[in-house]
Amino acid sequence: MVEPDCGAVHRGVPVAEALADLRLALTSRAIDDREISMQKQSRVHFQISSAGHEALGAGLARHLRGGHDWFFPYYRDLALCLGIGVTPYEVLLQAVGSAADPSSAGRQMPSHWGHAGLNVVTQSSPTGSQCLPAAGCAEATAMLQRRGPLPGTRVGADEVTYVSLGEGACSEGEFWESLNAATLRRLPLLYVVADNGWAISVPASEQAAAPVSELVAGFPGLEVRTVDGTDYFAVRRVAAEVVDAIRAGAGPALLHASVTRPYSHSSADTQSKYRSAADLAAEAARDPVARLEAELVDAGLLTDDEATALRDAVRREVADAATEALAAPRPDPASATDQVWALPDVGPATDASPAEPTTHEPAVAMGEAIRLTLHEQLAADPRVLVFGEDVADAPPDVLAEVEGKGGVFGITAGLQRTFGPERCFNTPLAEAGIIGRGVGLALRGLRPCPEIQFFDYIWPAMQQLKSEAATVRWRSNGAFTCPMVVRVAIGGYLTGGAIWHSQSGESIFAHVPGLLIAFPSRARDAVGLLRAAFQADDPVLFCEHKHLLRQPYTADPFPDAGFVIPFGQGDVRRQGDDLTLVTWGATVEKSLQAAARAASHLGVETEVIDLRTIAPWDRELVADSLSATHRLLVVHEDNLTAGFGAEVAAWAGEHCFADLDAPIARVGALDTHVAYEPTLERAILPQVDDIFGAIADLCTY
Ligand SMILES: Cc1ncc(C[n+]2csc(CCOP(=O)(O)OP(=O)(O)O)c2C)c(N)n1
Ligand SMILES: [Mg+2]
Repeated sequence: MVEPDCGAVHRGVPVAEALADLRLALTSRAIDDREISMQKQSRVHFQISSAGHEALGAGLARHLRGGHDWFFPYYRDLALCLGIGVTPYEVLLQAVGSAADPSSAGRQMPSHWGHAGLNVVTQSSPTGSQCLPAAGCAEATAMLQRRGPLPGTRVGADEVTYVSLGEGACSEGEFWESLNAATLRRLPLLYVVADNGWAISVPASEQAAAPVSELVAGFPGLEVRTVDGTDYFAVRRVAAEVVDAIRAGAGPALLHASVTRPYSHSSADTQSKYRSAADLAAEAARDPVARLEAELVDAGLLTDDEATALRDAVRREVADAATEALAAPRPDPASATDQVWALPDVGPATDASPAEPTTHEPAVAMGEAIRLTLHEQLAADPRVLVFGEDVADAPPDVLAEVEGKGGVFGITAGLQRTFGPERCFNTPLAEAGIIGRGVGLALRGLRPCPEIQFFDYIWPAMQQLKSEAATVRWRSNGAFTCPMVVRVAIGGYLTGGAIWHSQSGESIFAHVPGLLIAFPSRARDAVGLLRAAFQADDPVLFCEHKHLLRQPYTADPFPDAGFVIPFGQGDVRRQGDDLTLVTWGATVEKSLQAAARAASHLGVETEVIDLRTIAPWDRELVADSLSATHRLLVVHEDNLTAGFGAEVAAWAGEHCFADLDAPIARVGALDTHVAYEPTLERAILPQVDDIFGAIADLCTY
């Protein structure tokens, strides 16, 4: 071995580091090769390589610190992950799907990084979606540095959040939403775009009108740099500069690195189908691992024999790690539903809920009760943050002279004034951004409470809710959690709300494992459930029915602090022994009116159950009631087909069949959209008459 003197430097890089990183790059390539051969033996089930990205990853890792900085790496970041401390054995545990795999215990595909000890945040598969949680993570850094660490959080003095993606993923809106947030708030966030020219079979020329480094040029305060990512030494120089600048408080940077993709996109792809032989040959000439090795040999820092010996040694090491990984345990099939969620532990004192809450407060309607509870929660827990569109009171310079907005329904009124703009703030008008940033804040131990202004506009955030927030716990096997209370104004009966201010749709979210859903119909339930939601370690969709916010019939005396309602506990709002009516939200009151009419007109006593939470829902309460009434009617505002009533009915049919004396009936909105004109709206949404009619039909069956 050529013995470099300890202080030797080549192109600004200590030779010892360059040699170690050649070893690392070779290890990364050897892991890819080993996984590919193991897949041919069916011992690995999928493979996606980092080949061509090694010099970039190894070079960047030198300037970042595992366990100090925060990482949202792309799937081609094997070399980076090895560089910050993930071991080849751990990588191969994931490839074989072992229960001992620290990233997901066999749940995720290979190269979906995650390592709690190294601050490598569990990664999902949707390309680009990682950018928003990464922005939220960087936002947590900035906020915690300003406010000082809060209970259950930690922050380093100069920590950086690293997020990477391909040039293809730069086409995703989430990338652009994150750039807006990062530059608006000058976040300590490093974007690395590893541009290998291809997104599966789509060339970069079909992806965007210009390279990403040109496209992002208009973002103020974004330091944009380009680098030949196949040149290890060039990467070292630029990485040192941009990372140092971010650590010093300069704000976000984007490094656009050109790399290669010598192997196909993944084991499911054959790139010779769409790439020419000449293209592949030209790319091979700039292979980053060969290039680093050649440069070290040419500089007299390594002999050819030593390079060969190094490659052999690395291959042996990787083979040994693979053998060890293959011997490691596979997941227990019984663990499949572990770590989907953990119900909030609301403590033994409230297990007996819903006993009547004790209170000395006057009655308030549901909207005001929620507002008061938010004040209470922000006062009690410094980690709670409220943000969204229009949630703040007013810009600080005019706050003293105006009343303040505090949300389009006034539910967040006074939060900014009382707790300051650090705790309650407006966001850009971007729902994916609101929820995605919330995910990043939650991952850092804060308690984000983002607001989605109208349920009708929740859809841009669907990916962040479904693929990010709701999967964090499961996909990391509990290594990470996402405690976040998403408040959303939902529902119709507004006489004029029309199609985009009237939507329900809780059933769509009930289909998402990992998401808790509350849907209260009265003030005290909203308080008790919101308190429970803030104790949850998982995302909660907290549905606030717009029509109910100010209705006098929702009013209750504001409950004392100890009143917390566990999720999954329904409430019998009216007792009866002739039929069971299960409902929630705005149809609770309508059902109570229909039940009263049925009693007086038909002599039928209807038991009305308000489920209060949709995920989980109180199956036991429904089953108990059916054992006495033998008839089931489910009523909801959402349209009938595949509404949540279908789930309640299916479950009852399966589990309570012996108790039933009649077919299960449902009342819901017509299978159409909600109209603007009031008579049309009335015809579409379920009314008291419809419910009364269904009760009459069911009890005469
Ligand atoms: C939102 C989303 N759409 C599609 C896919 C399928 N997919 C996986 S990787 C990929 C191409 C990504 O290209 P690029 O970002 O350039 O990264 P590269 O694979 O080239 O490193 C696609 C389309 C996905 N995972 N997520
Ligand atoms: Mg690409």
